[in-house]
Amino acid sequence: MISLQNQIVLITGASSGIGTACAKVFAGAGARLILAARRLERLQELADTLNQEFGTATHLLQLDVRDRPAVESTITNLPADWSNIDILINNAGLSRGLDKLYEGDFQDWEEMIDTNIKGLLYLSRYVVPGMVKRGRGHIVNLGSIAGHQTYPGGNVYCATKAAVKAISEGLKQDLLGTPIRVTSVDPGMVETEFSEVRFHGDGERAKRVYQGVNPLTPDDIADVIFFCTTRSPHVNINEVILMPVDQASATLVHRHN
Ligand code: NDP
Ligand code: 8X3
Repeated sequence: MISLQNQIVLITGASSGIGTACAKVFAGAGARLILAARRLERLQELADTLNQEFGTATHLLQLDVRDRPAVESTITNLPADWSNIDILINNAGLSRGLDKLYEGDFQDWEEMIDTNIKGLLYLSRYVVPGMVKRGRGHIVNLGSIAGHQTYPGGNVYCATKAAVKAISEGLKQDLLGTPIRVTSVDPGMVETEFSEVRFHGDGERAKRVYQGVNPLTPDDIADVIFFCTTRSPHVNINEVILMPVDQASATLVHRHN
């Protein structure tokens, strides 16, 4: 197992769910954290907690990953002592709606494609060259079982996660010959704000997604990401698919009531 002490970890989507859980796990291991999201106040709260609990050094970025010029200027203008990113966790992402494709909402489509595919590409494009130059680094992309199995109403969200799968594979191939590692972590059902965002703030509908199920927690995913990033430097974990015991596929879920 390699040490994460003083390594610089950039986590997108750190203001909620899996991203917040990753921040806690990596802080506990002594990493220095660059936390990115649009909701700066949430990042500030998280940074304060991590500083109190672990004495973690943090650098906060209020960033919309869809905004390419903003991603470029933010990454290229990082303070010198924050610029040598060791681990990039491309976690920011969302689903919007569960409509039939032929009834889909154009804005929902744009938001998913721009965030889940283009945002992930922008971060990778601006961060990875530094890793190659320094001869060290690890990129972890949050895919999903939705990238492996399409389900009714999942259409465009599933397409974005299938794209993440292809991008992770492509990046691994393009980095062959360097020591840089690439991992895709592809969960099933994790209870976060994901469903509330999918249903545009309809909390009751979001709650029903997890009703009677013992879902994965954000900590479960952070734990897997931590495992992947702490293997010996010659080991690359390419892809991890994980689901709750109560789930067997995107559409097969066992409910206890
Ligand atoms: P949450 O809704 O809890 O968190 C999503 C995070 O993404 C937030 O921090 C949000 O921050 C950030 N984000 C969204 N859009 C943008 C943007 N344009 N720019 C910057 N940050 C953005 O969901 P999860 O933690 O569940 O999701 C994290 C990742 O895991 C996503 O990629 C999701 O697709 C994936 N995933 C989730 C699963 C689940 O069942 N929950 C299963 C499989 C994969 P802010 O709004 O402050 O910008
Ligand atoms: C999130 C899991 O099954 O809701 O990516 O698409 S699912």
